[in-house]
Amino acid sequence: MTQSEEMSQLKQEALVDINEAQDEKALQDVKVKYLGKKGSVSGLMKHMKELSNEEKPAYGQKVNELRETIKSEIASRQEVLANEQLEAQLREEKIDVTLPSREISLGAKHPLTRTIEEIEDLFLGLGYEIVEGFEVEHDHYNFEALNLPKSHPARDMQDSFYITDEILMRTHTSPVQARTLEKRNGQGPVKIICPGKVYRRDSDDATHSHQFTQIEGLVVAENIRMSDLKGTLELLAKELFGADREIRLRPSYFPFTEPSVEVDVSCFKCKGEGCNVCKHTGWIEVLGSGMVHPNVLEMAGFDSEKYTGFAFGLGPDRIAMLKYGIEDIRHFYTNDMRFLEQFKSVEDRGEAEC
Ligand code: 2NL
Repeated sequence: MTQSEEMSQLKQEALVDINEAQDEKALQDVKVKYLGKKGSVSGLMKHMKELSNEEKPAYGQKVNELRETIKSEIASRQEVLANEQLEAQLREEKIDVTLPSREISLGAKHPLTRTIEEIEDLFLGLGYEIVEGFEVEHDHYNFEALNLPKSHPARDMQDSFYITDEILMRTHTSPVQARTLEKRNGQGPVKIICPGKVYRRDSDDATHSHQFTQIEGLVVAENIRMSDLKGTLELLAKELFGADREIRLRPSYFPFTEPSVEVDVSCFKCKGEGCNVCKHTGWIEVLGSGMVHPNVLEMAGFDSEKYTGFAFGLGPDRIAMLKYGIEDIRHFYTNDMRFLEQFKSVEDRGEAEC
């Protein structure tokens, strides 16, 4: 075989090998086989010594041309392979954006959260601040500062969860208000709403829970009168139970208010006719309130000659039971999904925008 035949045979073999390489790794092997230091093209140089000086340059040039041809064939094959690989990847990773999505299971707002937020929204609109505080309290803020002296029956060890002699789980959210008053250094006005969990040492049954919720409201400023209390609570009753509700105040007693009143709302079910919800009285008891006791103001550093105030406390558990017709308070705390799912609202389902 002449050198020229050998060269063209090598070229043919190289072209076949290049086109048969199915991936970049195989192509790399072909490159080494032909163009490497010990590759076939370099091997052609061994014929140099058989050539005359005149033939050498032309032969060398031919070998170089072959090297360049193979190099550029490899480069174009490399490009083809890279494109094929990209296309395969695109095919494989294609996402069908028209496929229906998996259903996302959304939760519902807890009925107590719902009730608390409804009340908070009303009072935020009236310029009140929402204040939260500690669930573990000092008996000073839970009792003493609220005009409940050591001898008071409500301080009985049997009724509260004591942690030490002086520390207990708060029995109402009033300590948040007592602390807030104290921080204001005798300067009104104070307009706050305090929601949160409270604890009483009770046996759980359909109407009692050792942990439940409370919202208290407090306004302290100059010239606050009982009529301010009445107007505010009337608004609250209408918000919670309907625009045509009325309220009724009955004398009562709380150590932290004087005078104190129990507040009834006209029955939202029978509109006063008498039914099972209002126990045939036409009225439902919903909250307790009164004018802040001067002792409470003075203990917090307010001048009770200058400042007066009103306060009220209500139980979101009882309100939600009435509103939604829930018969057992324990439903709020046992987290049965079948109960909770019934409170999915339009907003919770994400249908509001539709
Ligand atoms: C009820 C009665 C009430 C208050 C809470 C209060 C707080 C301060 C001063 C005066 Cl700092 N009063 N809170 C007043 C009256 C009644 O709750 O039956 N709650 C369920």
